[in-house]
Amino acid sequence: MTDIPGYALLGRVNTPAELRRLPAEELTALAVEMRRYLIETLGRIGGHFAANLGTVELSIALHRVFDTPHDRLVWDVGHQAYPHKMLTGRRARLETIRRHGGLAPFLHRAESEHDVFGAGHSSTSLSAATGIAAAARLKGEKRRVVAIIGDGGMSAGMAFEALNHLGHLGLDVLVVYNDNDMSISENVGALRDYSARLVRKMGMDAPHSARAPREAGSEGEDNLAHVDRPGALFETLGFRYAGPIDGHDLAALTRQLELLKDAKGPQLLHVITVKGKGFEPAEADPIKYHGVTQFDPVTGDFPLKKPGARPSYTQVFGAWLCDAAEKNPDLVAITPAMREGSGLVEFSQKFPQRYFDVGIAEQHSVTLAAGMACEGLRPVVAIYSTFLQRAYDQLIHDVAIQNLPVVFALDRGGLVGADGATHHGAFDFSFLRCIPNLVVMAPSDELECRRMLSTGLALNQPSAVRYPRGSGPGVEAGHDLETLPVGKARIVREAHGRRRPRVAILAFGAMVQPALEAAEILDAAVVDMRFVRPLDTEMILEQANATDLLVTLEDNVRLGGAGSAVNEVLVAQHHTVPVLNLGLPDHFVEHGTREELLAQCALDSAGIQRAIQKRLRAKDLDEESRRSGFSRDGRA
Ligand SMILES: Cc1ncc(C[n+]2csc(CCOP(=O)(O)OP(=O)(O)O)c2C)c(N)n1
Repeated sequence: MTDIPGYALLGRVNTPAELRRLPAEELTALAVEMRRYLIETLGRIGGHFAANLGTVELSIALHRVFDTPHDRLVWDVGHQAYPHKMLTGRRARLETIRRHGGLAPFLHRAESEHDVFGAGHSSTSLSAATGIAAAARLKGEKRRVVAIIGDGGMSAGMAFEALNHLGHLGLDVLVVYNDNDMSISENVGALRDYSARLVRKMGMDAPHSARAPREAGSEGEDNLAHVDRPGALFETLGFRYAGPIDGHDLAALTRQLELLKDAKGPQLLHVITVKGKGFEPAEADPIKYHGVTQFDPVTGDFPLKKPGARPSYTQVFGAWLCDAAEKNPDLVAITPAMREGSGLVEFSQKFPQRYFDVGIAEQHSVTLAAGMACEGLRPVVAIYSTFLQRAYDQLIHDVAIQNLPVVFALDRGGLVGADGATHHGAFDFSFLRCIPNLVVMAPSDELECRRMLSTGLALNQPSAVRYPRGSGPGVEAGHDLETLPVGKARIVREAHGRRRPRVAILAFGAMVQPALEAAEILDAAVVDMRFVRPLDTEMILEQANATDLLVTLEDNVRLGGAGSAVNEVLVAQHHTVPVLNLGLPDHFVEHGTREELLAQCALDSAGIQRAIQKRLRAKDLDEESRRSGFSRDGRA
């Protein structure tokens, strides 16, 4: 027990056991302190914010009523689990969250026995809870299982699949449906419309529900029929429905949870919360405060952006999309619930009819695009690299096999930084480059990014343009809509001196910049490969013939990545040039700043230099080539 100045209760409540010992009449004061602590801490360090203000009472009530960690709390995503972390021994380290070596950004089994199931991607909690309950039943263990999922999380296919299965199995699982009527942006979908009607009918409007459920129409009216019996939808699926109740009323919450604690079969408790609760600026604009950098804990103001800051790749994409849409009336844009993060705000305002937010439904987003492409539209799917992982079969089966012209704008390729292992776009080159018909591009600067997007849009086949988080080197991109010749790399630096051994770096995407920096010191040639698929085979062989060491450089895992693709070309040509493949390691990289993580993986310019110099020292490269049975160009 440690006292924290200004917080009478927080120092005394660090574990669920301590929470359970606290007199009930002190719980509201505890919630007030927790909220203040979140506002102060996150104002200082940034992080996921508004959703956490919404789960304070819920976290208290759940840990109070259930015997955690014996009873299992399975939180969805984990961006809203900071109060849970605070109540499970991690309050003092909250200020390290998302930092290198600090608390994990989401839920992490290795971090706490209370993080029953690791997360970061959404909508997994119902499946995991079903699995946990099935295991308990098989092993004859008596424990309660609770899944806590938001209304955004509930919009995903996985959540529906689990509801379907859980309702059928009839296991004792309580689903807490944390409905704040918001995803990161406004939640969308017919289920959302249904919930909004239900909540309104019960007179429990949260501030964000002030939005109309949908433009009034006959379908909307039909929907009201179900509302006469709240929860009929869930009951049809085999759940007992309770609610909706006020998720900030600790007494009501605790009472309901006590009632449901030992109930048999699947239960669903509908809880209405307010995203940003208790911090006026966040309540007023929960989108802005979903994830934050530092802010003023009194006014909510963010520090002014430095003037002249370079645009992010996300912004470059957003600007290109609007320009391209002006020119091409068939262009449509699709996002699985990431309007802000993917740079689609302006497009959604300028072209509302051509903008589709499908909810957290990556699989659907890709097959939806395929359907649209069949009918002659030109869909651009704006999706984070990490979230495309969910739609891999849809990409292969629905888009690539049918060779449909869908453009994938893959944001957050490579290391993303503070969101950590669940969110790095570490695998896309590997999983994309083996798909027939797909053109895979990676820009090294802003202008290249626009040109690659235009190239993809002009093609009669699927394509992906994969760019990193953050900004590029600052090349003016204007309103350029030029295209590039497919499969052609470009030399961006020739080696000047006569230095031996000669080194050439074949760099992909964002790695071109650090390659150029390292090449200055090493006097290496640098090629901007541009295309991961199709590769510029001619360029690879040309460089292989002219060099003593060929280096491949990518911010994708080395295994199966772009460097592997280069190796395959060389092997097929019986070329024996020594090769050094640099890329992400064969283990999961945790969180930190992007710079810290790149340095840790030796993918900053200093690390690249070191790795190349080490390789040059390790062998006499000229001698090695003489000893080998083949000359550099593959002839015996
Ligand atoms: C598969 C996947 N897609 C997208 C995201 C990005 N994401 C994180 S939180 C979130 C919104 C979740 O909404 P909800 O479950 O209602 O929680 P709230 O923030 O409203 O409390 C989204 C889209 C994700 N984590 N996982």
